[in-house]
Amino acid sequence: MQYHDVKLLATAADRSQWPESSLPEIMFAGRSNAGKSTLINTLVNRKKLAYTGKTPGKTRLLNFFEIDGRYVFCDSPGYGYAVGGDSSAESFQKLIDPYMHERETLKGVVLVLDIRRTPNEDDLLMRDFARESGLKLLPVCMKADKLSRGAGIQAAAKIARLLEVTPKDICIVSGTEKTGIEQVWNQIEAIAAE
Ligand SMILES: Nc1nc2c(ncn2[C@@H]2O[C@H](COP(=O)(O)OP(=O)(O)OP(=O)(O)O)[C@@H](O)[C@H]2O)c(=O)[nH]1
Ligand SMILES: [Mg+2]
Repeated sequence: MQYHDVKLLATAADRSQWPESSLPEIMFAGRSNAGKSTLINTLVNRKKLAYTGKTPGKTRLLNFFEIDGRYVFCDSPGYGYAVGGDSSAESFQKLIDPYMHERETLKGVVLVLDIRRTPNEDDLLMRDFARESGLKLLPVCMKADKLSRGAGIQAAAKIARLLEVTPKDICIVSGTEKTGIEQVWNQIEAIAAE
């Protein structure tokens, strides 16, 4: 397993806290509990870099990590979850919208999905947003260890169809077994190299 140099650049509740960086940035987005933070930890081979947990809503702010002095990864809360008052969906919008529209270094969105679940309306909105903004979309199905290999391939093919991407563009990953990570890295490198 390759060693990765990682540092937390910032935890941001609003624009004034976004870190200054010119490195290509990749956002990790998706439903709460899909495995966004686990995917980041698995990619860089750290157990507790990004905060993870069993209950939805673990990640509440934008967390920026610089990786190997080459990229910035931005971990985000699940749709609808963010710090703020009782209107959680509203605080999520306030956190995410400006970031996605105005972050100049943002190059790609890793759309993190639970392989056992059908993409929902929010996943499709995230896909549309990436397309409209000219960002690369990288769908990753997490929790592949929860299905047999054959069932996983089938589930990923169905998710690909619903997202309207080709099945080979979907990565199938297990955070517990650390499988499928190489393909994700290849795609991240391709996005950053553009
Ligand atoms: N078995 C298995 N469990 C996983 C995998 N990825 C994530 N999990 C578990 O799923 C739960 C949620 O993972 P997180 O990484 O915190 O999910 P998240 O998308 O960051 O969630 P929020 O920050 O709450 O939006 C945790 O209990 C993880 O251990 C995986 O590939 N396999
Ligand atoms: Mg998280």
